[in-house]
Amino acid sequence: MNNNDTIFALSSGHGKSGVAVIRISGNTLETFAQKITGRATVAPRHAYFVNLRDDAGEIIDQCVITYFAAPHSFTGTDVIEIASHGAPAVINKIFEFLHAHDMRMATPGEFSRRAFYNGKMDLSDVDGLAALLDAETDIQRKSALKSMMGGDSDIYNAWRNSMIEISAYAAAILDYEPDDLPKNIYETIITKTKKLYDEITNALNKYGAARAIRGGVNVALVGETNVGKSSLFNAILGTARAIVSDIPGTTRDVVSASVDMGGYLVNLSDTAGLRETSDTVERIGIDRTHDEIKNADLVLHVITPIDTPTAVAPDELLIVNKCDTCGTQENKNAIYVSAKKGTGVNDLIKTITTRIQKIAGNGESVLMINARTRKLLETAQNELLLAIQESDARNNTNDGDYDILSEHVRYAADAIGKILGTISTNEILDATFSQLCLGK
Ligand SMILES: Nc1nc2c(ncn2[C@@H]2O[C@H](COP(=O)(O)OP(=O)(O)O)[C@@H](O)[C@H]2O)c(=O)[nH]1
Ligand SMILES: [Mg+2]
Repeated sequence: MNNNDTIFALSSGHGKSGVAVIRISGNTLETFAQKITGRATVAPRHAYFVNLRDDAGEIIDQCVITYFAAPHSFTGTDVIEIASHGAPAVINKIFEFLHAHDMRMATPGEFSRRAFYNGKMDLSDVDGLAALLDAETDIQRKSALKSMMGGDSDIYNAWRNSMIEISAYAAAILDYEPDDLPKNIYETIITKTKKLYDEITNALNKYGAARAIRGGVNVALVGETNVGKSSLFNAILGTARAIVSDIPGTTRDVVSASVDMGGYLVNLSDTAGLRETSDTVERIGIDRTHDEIKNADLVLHVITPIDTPTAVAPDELLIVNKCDTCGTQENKNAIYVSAKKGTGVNDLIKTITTRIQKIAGNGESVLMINARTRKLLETAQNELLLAIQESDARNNTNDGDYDILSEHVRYAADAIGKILGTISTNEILDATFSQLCLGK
């Protein structure tokens, strides 16, 4: 499927804006570029300031038009970018004009799909692009950009090449006389397979970090009723989001907000206080609190100076709120704050940020694993393990088979090939490109 009929879409955001960018992709757009710029020749990658006219000669808008000649474009096809004023009326008029010239509206992700088919991006780059378009914080931007620019693809390609080499070596053992084989071929095969297995296992272990960067780190405020969780939630956000009152059991549902802490996206949630209750609705809220604790990467356990501190779990920070009501701050394991007065809140945010850094890393050393790539990485990991077991069986009892080992490593290479899209099915492609919006 490599049908480059002419498509267009609004590539900039929707709604009123200073400038809108409409992108057109097709096989031969030079003549159309000449027509709309009113020039006999159009140099690629030059910006032309033009009065864009419809077929009746009426001016639609003043635009800047750039022509990109294949293959030096985002999609690898000819591309024209029209930068018009960002008014809905202008954009609609340009769309009508393009329709009249036998062009059609692109489907979501269709530009990227073309870039993929034309060898401009592999699927791992497309995943990176989708993450970049979703990026809200600086760390998300950095990690997605690295992936989009081929950082992840380089790693996947190196793994895959190494697997193909191992598989070929193992197959050669069957085809050649032992004397004709390179020395140490058995050691080379097993050392390389084990190294790959370790590297993939290590990458999978960092899935939590990758997820935390992409989807945000889940932080939950938890504790008994009336300790000041909602007050602290509001103090951290800097706005009065959750209801604060001295009536125990005020917060019944989970209240969540997204907040940028030191470049990390944090999903902060305020929960119903933990206590015995006969109130059915409050009971449901408390069940939800338990779910939040399960999903949390970090729990902010809130108590007050009169409470006896409990042991602090590794994924927990112990916070003593209402420190304005006590004189001493003797608990070394706790962070003392007053949500009411604002005392210690900035230090608490700093401590949370440091903990988040430990959970999520800096985003630069982590493969941007998503649900799709995780499954395929697990397949590769499992096949490599089977290959290692085959080699062990051969060493121990002499009944392991290099043919089978070769097959397992080849399956592992196929799984990595699927991550990159070198081996692709329509199902994978649809799932990958549907993450993208119109105009990408
Ligand atoms: N003295 C003092 N009172 C506070 C502080 N934080 C919260 N409170 C009060 O404690 C009560 C319960 O607060 P709330 O945030 O609703 O607690 P939650 O039930 O844990 O969500 C309210 O009357 C708050 O005004 C604090 O730092 N100092
Ligand atoms: Mg509350």
